[in-house]
Amino acid sequence: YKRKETKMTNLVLFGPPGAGKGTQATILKDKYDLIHISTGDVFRFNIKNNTELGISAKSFMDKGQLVPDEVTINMLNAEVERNEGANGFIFDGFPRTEAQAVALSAYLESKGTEVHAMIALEVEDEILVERLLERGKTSGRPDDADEAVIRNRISIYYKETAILKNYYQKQDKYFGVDGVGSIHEITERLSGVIDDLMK
Ligand code: B4P
Repeated sequence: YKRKETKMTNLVLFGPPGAGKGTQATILKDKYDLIHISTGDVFRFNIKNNTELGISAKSFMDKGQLVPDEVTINMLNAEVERNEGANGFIFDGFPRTEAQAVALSAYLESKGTEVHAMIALEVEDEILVERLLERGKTSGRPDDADEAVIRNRISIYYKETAILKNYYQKQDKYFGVDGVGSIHEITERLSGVIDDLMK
């Protein structure tokens, strides 16, 4: 695939719940001067502030279900709009469905840019459950507190989200990275992919 002539770099950080997307995006945004948009964080901020968006997202999130596409897509577009002029974006936790991926492509295209890569953190299920239960001890997140909800999130990932690998592979934009190791080791692996892309 031939990269469009654009100064922006837009990355999708991908992987199942607990794969370390949020952890790595927080490091990479500073390293590469990109805007980090975590749909989960934006929802949680809205829940905390009791906004209309928060109220509509909460019941889905608490059960480990996906928030409906329309709500999520509108929110994502607003976040991109709010950061107009950025060098690029790291999308963390978005897209999670094919409809979201299609909407993201269309939206970025309307801005004269595109998704340059989807980088996936590969981690096996039992490690995900372990990590999320561990985070649940201190995060106060209802969706981390209960093993059944965690397993539901992982199964929704396989049913609705994992197919996006194929969507980006067809465009030659998919890169898989081993997500097991120290946080620093994984940052190095991701940086290897990003440095190549930015050459
Ligand atoms: P998210 O907030 O995206 O939550 P996540 O998948 O659990 O997080 P992530 O993979 O970022 O894990 P993290 O780095 O924190 O989504 C929550 C909910 O929001 C969804 O279930 C859904 O309801 C809703 N939602 C969000 N986006 C949506 C969308 N697009 N459409 C519809 N609904 C949407 O890491 C997890 C833990 O592992 C942490 O405790 C971390 O410290 C630890 N960890 C990280 N790296 C590690 C390493 N290398 N070794 C050991 N531990 C590590």
